[in-house]
Amino acid sequence: MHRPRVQNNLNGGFPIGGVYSGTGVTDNADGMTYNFDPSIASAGITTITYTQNGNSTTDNVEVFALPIVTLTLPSNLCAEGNGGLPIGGVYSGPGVTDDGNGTTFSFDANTAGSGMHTITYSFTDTNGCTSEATDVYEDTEKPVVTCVAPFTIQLDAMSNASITVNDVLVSATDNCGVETMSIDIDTFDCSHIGDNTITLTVTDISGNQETCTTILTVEDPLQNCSIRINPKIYLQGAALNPNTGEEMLMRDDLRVAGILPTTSPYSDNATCNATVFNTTGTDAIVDWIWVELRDATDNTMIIDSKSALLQRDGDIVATDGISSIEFNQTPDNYHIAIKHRNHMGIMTVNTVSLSAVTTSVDFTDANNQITYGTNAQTTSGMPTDTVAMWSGNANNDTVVQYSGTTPDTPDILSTVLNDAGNFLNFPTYAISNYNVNDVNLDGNTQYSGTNPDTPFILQNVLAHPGNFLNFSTYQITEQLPEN
Ligand SMILES: [Ca+2]
Ligand SMILES: [Ca+2]
Ligand SMILES: [Ca+2]
Ligand SMILES: [Ca+2]
Repeated sequence: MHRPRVQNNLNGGFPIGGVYSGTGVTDNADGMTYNFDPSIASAGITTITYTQNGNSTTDNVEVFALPIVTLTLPSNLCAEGNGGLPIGGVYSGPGVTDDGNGTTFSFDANTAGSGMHTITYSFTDTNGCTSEATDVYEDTEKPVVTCVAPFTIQLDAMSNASITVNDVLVSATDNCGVETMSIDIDTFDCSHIGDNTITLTVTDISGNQETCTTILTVEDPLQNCSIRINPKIYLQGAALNPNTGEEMLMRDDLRVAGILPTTSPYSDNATCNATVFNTTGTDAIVDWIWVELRDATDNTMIIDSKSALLQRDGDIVATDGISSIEFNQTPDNYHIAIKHRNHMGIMTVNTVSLSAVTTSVDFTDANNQITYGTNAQTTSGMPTDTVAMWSGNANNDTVVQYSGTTPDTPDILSTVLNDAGNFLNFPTYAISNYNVNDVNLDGNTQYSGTNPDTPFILQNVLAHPGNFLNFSTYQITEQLPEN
């Protein structure tokens, strides 16, 4: 911006009372006083004429060009504030301070705050002519952040540990200044055992953010976080029609047929070594199973869960096929729930005190039933004094039903009819694979015919102690608190 200096009330003419004229001379509208505006006159020599009583005289004035002033702020004003030309001028605006010498200036983004700031540069030349220029500055530069390399922390006797920003931070710098630093996790317990990704977030005074991450490995040297359990259950499907001479053992037909997968069908997709399925006899593997630890006061809250393997004698073991199941949780009281892909899930009605020492939880004793709800398990077709998880939930909901509103049988029929090998769409076609519609876990899925799965569902519905009138439409409802 140019700021021409207008000279008011021209004088010097004599005798007074005359008229001034010339380029840049303006009448003040009173015919008596005159001004000279150098911005109208061009730079250089301008002649001003003074006329009085018909006589004229002239004089010359020199108009100097205004200084050309520019301001181009650097992209990083906080770090290298300048940009006004010619040098030697004065900066002003939000956050601008004189360094105390009148010649150098600093920009303080803390004072300016976030957002856009208009900075003015004013320069006065040796003729006393002043011009200004402005530019707009905004800090858009993110902080530069470095995190520490992966490190390890150990839980204390109370199974707790904590870290601060300084444990994660190597350095955090910013062109204008760092405002805040924070980490997303700072306290750790049994649930954090293993590797945890920690994110450090640094915010500059203008609100720009940058993050870095590191890996924190949480260890439990005192082994306060180990819970071990050995649940025991029977799956009714695998216990029906037992092998002769092995009446107390479930059948392991899936393993024998070589169709038992080494990857769990449940949500954690746990895997086991194929050699685990080489074991025969009482500890041979029947199927994958799902184990949940539930909160002592809110029995619908799942604290932890994992896939496990079921042995023929009912022991639920880890994926190595022999060990008890371990959870990285604080020793405490828990409910234990067991689920299977086509059987009704069950849960302990009472809490069980669990610790690093393996606790046996036997769901199979008909004379000491420990399950939540009513008729949560069945004795139908089972060995004496034994209860088993209800089979027949082929459609993976929370009821077993033969016919009616949500029956399981149509799923079996649909699976059979839609099988790629069933060219002629026989309902009697038998599929040999690992299938949720294989109600009796014999390795074959068949709707009707020589060895069908559907009659087991009807038998169960009719055998349920609550089905007084023997309706085929009766629903066996899964006895879990959320149902
Ligand atoms: Ca910045
Ligand atoms: Ca066993
Ligand atoms: Ca069902
Ligand atoms: Ca079957």
